[in-house]
Amino acid sequence: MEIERNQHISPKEKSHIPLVDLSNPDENLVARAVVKASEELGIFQVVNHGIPLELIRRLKEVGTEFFELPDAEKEAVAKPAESTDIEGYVTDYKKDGQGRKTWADHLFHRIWPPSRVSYRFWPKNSPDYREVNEEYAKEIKKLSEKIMGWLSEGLGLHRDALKEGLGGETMEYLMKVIFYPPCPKLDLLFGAPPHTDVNGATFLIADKVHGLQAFMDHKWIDVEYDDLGIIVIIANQITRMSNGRYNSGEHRATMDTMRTRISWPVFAEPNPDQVVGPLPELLTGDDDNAPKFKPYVYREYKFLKMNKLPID
Ligand SMILES: O=C(O)CCC(=O)C(=O)O
Ligand SMILES: [Fe+2]
Repeated sequence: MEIERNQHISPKEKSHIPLVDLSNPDENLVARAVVKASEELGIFQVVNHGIPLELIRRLKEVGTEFFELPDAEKEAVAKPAESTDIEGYVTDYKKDGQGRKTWADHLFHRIWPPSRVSYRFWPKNSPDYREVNEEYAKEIKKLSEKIMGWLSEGLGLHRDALKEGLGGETMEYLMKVIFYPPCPKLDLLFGAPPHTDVNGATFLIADKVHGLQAFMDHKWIDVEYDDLGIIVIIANQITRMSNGRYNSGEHRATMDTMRTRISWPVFAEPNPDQVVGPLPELLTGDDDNAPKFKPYVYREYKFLKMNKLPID
């Protein structure tokens, strides 16, 4: 299994992750499809999601424009050397413990709640960057709450259960714009190594150069997606709150030999002080419902995971 997990060549097989059409008038059917995809692969795509396609197009445009700026302008929003937070522009080239290299530049900044937004990390160029990202923040929050609502009901709980478990209105949304340069030697570099996301749920869009892969049926597959759809990745905190019912989708990103790839994941997560663990309503006493995970202050969980320290 490990060999397959570390397999580095581009998979030959393409496979479709579950696709859920949110415009289907039968909401029960939509909710069931979202629940099933979250229990199984933990990665699915939603289309007709209600986010204006023109807004998605503009979001991609302003993000792409940022990476075309001269280095000095990008450095104006750089992550400060002394910062312990994630916000800012970073050029990242590193080796992991197994000698694999990753290389990607990124821009990271909170987009919600307004009280946690630092505009100093938002590019001034393009001039539309702020307006477009503020609009997208509202839309992605709405979509996230709709999906978490279905997932809460899928656990037999009230609609807001997962959102409340993540801190309700103190939940944070973080935009990451990732720029993967072309890489002629794919056997040496990963865009993003295999992982599950540490946050609650991730909502990802990407440009026409595909490169996201999911670990499905014991092998890596290229994720095929609609450029205007949104890929939803169930992440660790929803898995923990659901006591393991929902699966954190394992994924990684490859690069293209010739072309630059850009992706825009938004990470929905608890605020750093929120304690997150299996929702008490799910722990009803019999053995099957014993807690499978320890509750953690989110800041601590993140620290342990980032530093590969034991968690449960
Ligand atoms: O670029 C992608 O498609 C995936 C990025 C990713 O998995 C991450 O930043 O957590
Ligand atoms: Fe990820």
